[in-house]
Amino acid sequence: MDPSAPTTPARRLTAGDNLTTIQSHVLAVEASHPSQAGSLSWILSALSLSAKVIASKIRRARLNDVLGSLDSENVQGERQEKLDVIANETLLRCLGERAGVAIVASEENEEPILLRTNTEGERKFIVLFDPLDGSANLDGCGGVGTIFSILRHDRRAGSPEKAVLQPGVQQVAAGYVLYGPSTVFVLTMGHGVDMFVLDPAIGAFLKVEAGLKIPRASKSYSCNEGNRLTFPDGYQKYLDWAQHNGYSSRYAGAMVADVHRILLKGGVFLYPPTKKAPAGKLRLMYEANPMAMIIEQAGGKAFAGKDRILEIAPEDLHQRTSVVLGSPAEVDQVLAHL
Ligand code: AHM
Ligand code: MG
Repeated sequence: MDPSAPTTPARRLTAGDNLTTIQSHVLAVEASHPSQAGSLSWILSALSLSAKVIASKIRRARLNDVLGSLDSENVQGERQEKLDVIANETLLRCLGERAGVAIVASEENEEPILLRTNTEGERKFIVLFDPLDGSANLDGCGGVGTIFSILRHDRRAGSPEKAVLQPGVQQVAAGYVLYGPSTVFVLTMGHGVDMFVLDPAIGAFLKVEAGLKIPRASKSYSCNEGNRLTFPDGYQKYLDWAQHNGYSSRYAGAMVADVHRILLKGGVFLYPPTKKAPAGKLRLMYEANPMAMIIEQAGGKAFAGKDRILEIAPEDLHQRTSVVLGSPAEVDQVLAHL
């Protein structure tokens, strides 16, 4: 068997099938899983609207003079690009209008924002997001993305700060948008992974893959090897092993672009602890958790060291984690060296 073959082939849709938008897809999933019915379809429509707005701003960024950094820093002490702020405001505005959203939390805002509380028996959600992941790529016209995670809101949690602190296994949906040569929206609602592409001619995301499965194995790893000398020993041993065994290295510097390639073509993405970022660089709640849910739903694996990412109990909205995720056989190879 070809190891790079998907664990089960995805159903590739043809142009004739190509009439399912994100909204109609979400309504169909909710209809076949009534326990999920609620306002998720309105939330996904806000996310798809945000994605279209952000995609158009990115496409015109050089023309509209919105490339480059601001003088400000975000809550992580990182320099903000102008488009980080524009993307954040777009998501906050679109999600803020949806009655089903109780709390939003962003990489760019220190605290979660309480929009409204639910009355008893009412179902509302928390949406966490990284508005523009990999934004350092923007000036070079490289791929960037939006990552989001949706959790149920439990009004008994006490405060928005406590309500958001749920492990990734409790996500009801997660996804990302890749702003590349096409604008691609990848979504899971816990019943597999589907992929949509923005058709700019009609302004809608159309389903192009249903039930995506990650290839079981592929000799490719993705990490910032500039940090290699400060990785813990196990990761360095894994890289030695991979390089002696004919692996390729691919790194876009934007997690969304790297994970998307791995989802389609296989391989493993690594962001180990480093001297500069001893707990890892990537954020658990709005980067690692949503990507881990997508990868697991596609038949892959996602770990932080020896721990399954989705089972980590978060202590802080902006907490960082190391990440190893991708094809199951490739993640196993990394873990065997740790
Ligand atoms: P960001 O959310 O501030 O853009 O940072 C996250 C990004 C990821 O997209 C990417 O995988 C990583 O940081 C790249 O970091 P490095 O430049 O250290 O390799
Ligand atoms: Mg990010």
